[in-house]
Amino acid sequence: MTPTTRPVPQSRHLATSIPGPKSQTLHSKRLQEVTGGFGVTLPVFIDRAEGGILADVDGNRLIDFASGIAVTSVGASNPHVQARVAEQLERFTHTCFMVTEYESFTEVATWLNEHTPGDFEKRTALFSTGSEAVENAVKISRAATGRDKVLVFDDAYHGRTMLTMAMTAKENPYKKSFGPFPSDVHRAPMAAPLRWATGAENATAEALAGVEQTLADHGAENFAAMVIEPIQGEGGLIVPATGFLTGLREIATRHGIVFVIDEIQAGMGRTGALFASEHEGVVGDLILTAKALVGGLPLSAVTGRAELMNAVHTGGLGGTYAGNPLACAAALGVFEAFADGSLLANARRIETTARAVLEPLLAGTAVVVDVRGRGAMLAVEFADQNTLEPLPEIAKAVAAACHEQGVLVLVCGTYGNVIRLLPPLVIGDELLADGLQVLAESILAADREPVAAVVV
Ligand code: PLZ
Repeated sequence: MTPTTRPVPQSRHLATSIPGPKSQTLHSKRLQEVTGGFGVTLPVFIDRAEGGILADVDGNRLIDFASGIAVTSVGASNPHVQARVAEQLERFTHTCFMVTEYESFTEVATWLNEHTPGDFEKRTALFSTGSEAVENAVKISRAATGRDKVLVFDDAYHGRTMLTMAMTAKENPYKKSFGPFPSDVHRAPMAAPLRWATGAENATAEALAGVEQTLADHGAENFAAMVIEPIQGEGGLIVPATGFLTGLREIATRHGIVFVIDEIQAGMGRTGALFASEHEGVVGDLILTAKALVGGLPLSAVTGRAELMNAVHTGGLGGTYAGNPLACAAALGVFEAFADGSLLANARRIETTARAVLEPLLAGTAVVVDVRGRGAMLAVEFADQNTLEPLPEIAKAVAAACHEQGVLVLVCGTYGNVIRLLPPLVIGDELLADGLQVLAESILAADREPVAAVVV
């Protein structure tokens, strides 16, 4: 496709303070018109986005370490996605797949059936949002098992709809004042290594025992589904202790519970493998994708064992926009972008570069207690190094310092004390190095007891 606009220079540039005057004016207008129920990480209005850069209306160029929360992994104006969507836009924008069909829906399903882990016959259902994929995985699991209950984990995030709010752990902002929630959702321990009371080495065995206990308390035979993120995103970018996911797989199989892997944030190349569950060789009965599946258009998927996916009565699944043709076209563009494996290699390269800059801060500051993650899904956790008392004020100060200097980072975690890095996989080396340098310097500046010996 011939680009109609000039490329966005891949360098950080501050033309004004952040947010600039135009963004400030637009933000005050927004406050007059848009519900106050939406928060915002950084009140900057974007004009163009490409590669690792978000260009704002004031002429600033920010380094993007957020990818719109792990969505624009292939870049926010990827040529494969643009070409496919433009071509589809000319033909038609919508028919509703439940009214008349189009081939791209099947093509997206074929790709997911082929590329998701699991050497068994699969089927795929497409929807629009991640929350919808989670809801539908529960519907399918209930229809297939004839059981009601759903097992989820501490610090989980699965969405903002009624059922997915019940499945999400964090109260504020997600659940506060929105109850009552659907019942039959039970929460079990997550093998989170850093804060496991008896030490990280015991996390897997003790958490699995806790899972068995939760199942026993409510009757394991009543559970339709067990839903887990292979790496927790919103909950604090928690990588489960080794063996936890495989242990859950074994427990689910033993009790006839559908094992659902929520790869909505961690999947589609983010961790350096197409799916994060591949790192531990774990295979879900159902796997959920959204976000980076489409590079920015709304599309989500439930993919899994044919006998489960077909257990639902005809007409039981759907939605007006489920598998919208523009979104399916975008997904096919994303698959093209992933075809040569270079984006997965980029994710692994991003991890190596970032760890080299961030890991020295563990010994070099009094506030960094963990640098963790896989591929381009990385985090720095701030807490008192002796007591592990969370330090959300440090995370907030570091994020504010990064934002001021034109580096967009996200704060996450149950305690709000984790800075999360989710750069587009297409970010260039120089941009990555520049953004990491700003982050490391901001952390050193926020450190309560700076150690002069650390050179970044
Ligand atoms: N499952 C693992 O990460 C969405 C939420 C941002 P939707 N995460 C970003 C916010 O504050 O709303 C997410 C996820 C996992 C499910 C979802 C839900 O996906 O597309 O936002 O519905």
